[in-house]
Amino acid sequence: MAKKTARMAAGLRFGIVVARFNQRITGMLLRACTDTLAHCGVAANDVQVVRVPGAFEIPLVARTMARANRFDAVICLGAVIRGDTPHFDYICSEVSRGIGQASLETEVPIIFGVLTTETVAQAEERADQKQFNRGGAAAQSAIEMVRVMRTISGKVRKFESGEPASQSGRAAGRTKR
Ligand code: INI
Repeated sequence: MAKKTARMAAGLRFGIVVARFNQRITGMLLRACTDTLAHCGVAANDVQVVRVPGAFEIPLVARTMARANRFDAVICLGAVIRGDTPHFDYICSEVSRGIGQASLETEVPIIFGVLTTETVAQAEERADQKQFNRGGAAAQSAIEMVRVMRTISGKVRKFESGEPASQSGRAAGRTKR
């Protein structure tokens, strides 16, 4: 990987909300996500991971993190697997609606890295870094969305010049909400 690409996200700060339910799968998502952030130059100290019981609890914590003015983006990771439970439809609809609403309300990118599958095997292949790698994709989406938001708010030059992002944008706490 070229040096510029490897450092493209240096200085950015990310919150990660990860569900414990289906922990083996969500652990795979988390590992892939943090590996990708590190690969793109994000320091471990600039990543805060918060665990919640299940996917249903993700939106509240994601919204609270987004409102804290401490993160450039928040990444949500979970695995909702249909199995036999009628819970599936309720949880999927609440978590997707809640994450979308939180992002619109706070104007902070909140990334939907929640798997919704019929079977454990499908969830495994989506979480696997050598297959669909959805955890890594969530990290890349977060970085891209920080860039998009800075571009449309006129802050892209500081991001591209390598100035620590936390001193030039929302994560510095300059924007009150
Ligand atoms: N939570 C998940 O993250 N994935 C699931 O597949 C799941 N199922 O199948 O029930 C699940 N349930 C727990 C739910 O998210 C809440 O934690 C619980 O209902 C308490 O509010």
